Amino acid sequence: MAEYLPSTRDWVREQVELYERTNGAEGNTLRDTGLPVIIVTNTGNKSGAIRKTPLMRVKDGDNYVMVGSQGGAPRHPVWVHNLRANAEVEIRDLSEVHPMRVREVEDGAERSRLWALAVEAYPPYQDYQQRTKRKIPVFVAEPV
Ligand code: F42
Repeated sequence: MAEYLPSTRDWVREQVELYERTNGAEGNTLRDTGLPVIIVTNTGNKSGAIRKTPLMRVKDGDNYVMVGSQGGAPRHPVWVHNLRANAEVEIRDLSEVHPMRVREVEDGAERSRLWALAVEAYPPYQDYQQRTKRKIPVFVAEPV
């Protein structure tokens, strides 16, 4: 069984801990925005370790849309590399944990549709994309 290596960012590690300890009753929004957050359990592409990444909750039917924004930083968050290497993840949405398979969205029309859903759920994504030349990666997670 791989080891869980918590995020090196305190506020991220603490949010994951609170979310899981309360079975989704607490820690389930982005700070005081009231906007819902999911926890994506993924596999480190170098360490093989278990990583847990909070992301904004963007639903598309039974699927989830995951946006590698990192606030519009010039580099992808490293969880993007994890998902590109290991498509099997678990998504915790409040008290439910679902095994999901992710794929990166390449098709332009699909990406536009999913991007609109993401921006509707979390408007700052739009600002983040305008802030960086990096094309923010979009993944979709589908139930297995
Ligand atoms: N980030 C987003 O990009 N999009 C969101 O919608 C989003 C929402 C969100 C909501 C709440 C919250 O608390 C955080 C949120 N974040 C969002 C931030 C997100 O959760 C991540 O913390 C952030 O994107 C940084 O992710 P990261 O994957 O770059 O994590 C860093 C800080 C980290 O933990 N690095 C570790 C370290 O030791 O430095 C390594 C982590 C890792 O996965 N390592 C890989 C391995 O093999 O284990 C190797 C990775 C590689 O290839 O280098």
